Amino acid sequence: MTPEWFFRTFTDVDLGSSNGEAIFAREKAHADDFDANCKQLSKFNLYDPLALLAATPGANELAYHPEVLAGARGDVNVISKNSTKDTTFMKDVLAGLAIEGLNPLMPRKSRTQTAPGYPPRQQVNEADALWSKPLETYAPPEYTAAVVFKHEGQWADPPNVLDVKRTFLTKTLAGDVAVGLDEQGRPLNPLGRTGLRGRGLLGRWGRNQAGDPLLTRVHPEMGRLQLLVIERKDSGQKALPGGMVDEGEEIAATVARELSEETGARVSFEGATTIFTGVVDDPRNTDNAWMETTVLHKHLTDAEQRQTTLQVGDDARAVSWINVDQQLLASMYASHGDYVRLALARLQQDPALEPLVLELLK
Ligand code: RP5
Repeated sequence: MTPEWFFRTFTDVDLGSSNGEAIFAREKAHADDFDANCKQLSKFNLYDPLALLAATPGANELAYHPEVLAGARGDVNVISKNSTKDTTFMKDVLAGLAIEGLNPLMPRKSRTQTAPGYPPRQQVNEADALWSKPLETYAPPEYTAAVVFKHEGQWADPPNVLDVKRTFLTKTLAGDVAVGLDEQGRPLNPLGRTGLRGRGLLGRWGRNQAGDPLLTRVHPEMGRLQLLVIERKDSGQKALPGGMVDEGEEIAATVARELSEETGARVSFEGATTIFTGVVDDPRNTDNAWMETTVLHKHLTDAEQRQTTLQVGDDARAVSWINVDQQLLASMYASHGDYVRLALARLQQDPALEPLVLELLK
């Protein structure tokens, strides 16, 4: 990491221009620049698991919400000796570096995939995705499914966004924060441009809230770590048996209700561990409507799993306990594979389960 790399990564200044060179020279002249201080960063480096976790799509919002995420490009941050001692600041810097460095390798599903009936998206490079970056060529198609207009006043908002009487929010670990609006007052997806305007198949402008049950167990005879999955009717992909939060419903109640509707399993999620809360990288997402979820994890004991019987229902085509392996994690719907990885990291803390987790991640 040279000062030049750092500068290119965090600013939109064109280093090739004479102005750019002058700005770079000025920033580099600071006595306490990054290059001088990085030797002291013995406790933090790019392989810091926290930084890598933060670089995983979706997961960054679980670990913590790095401030550098929002409008990361802008002024150069001069890292002084004192700031290297500030753990929170350094975590944000390293997460920012990891996100910037690794993101182009992980195209988001909400920019590259669509759901049935959707028109093709305008192609958006990851580097152009943030709203803070002007993109003159951006003129995506507009699409809202007929079924959404048909259900106005039930699960869908009015077609005119100005008739919606609520503030548009997104969930972060720090709580709910307001999202940006476009010139027509439509909420803007916090993950950036998706190549499609309108609401697609999603009823609400802005966030559409879901809850997801993440149930794991050790198979009683085979001794393998397993996950409860459904096969979705829309895409045929393996997925967590989640669904939409009803008006005023507590998340633990949503998760238990959806689990029972889709899989027949009856499990209480009071006191379960929250694995993730925030925007889902869902192929239905658009610039103006997106999925958010809270994932609750429960690892069933032998006694609990013996009482759990399965029966497929609702949006699911099939339901089953399935061995967790890399192939499953890579092919699950939306960000669900990432959530399972986070649950595995949690299970790994238990000495009895650690060998099983290590085995399946080989
Ligand atoms: C995903 O969509 C969520 O994680 C949740 O699993 C699901 C909710 O939507 P439906 O299954 O109700 O369509 O983004």
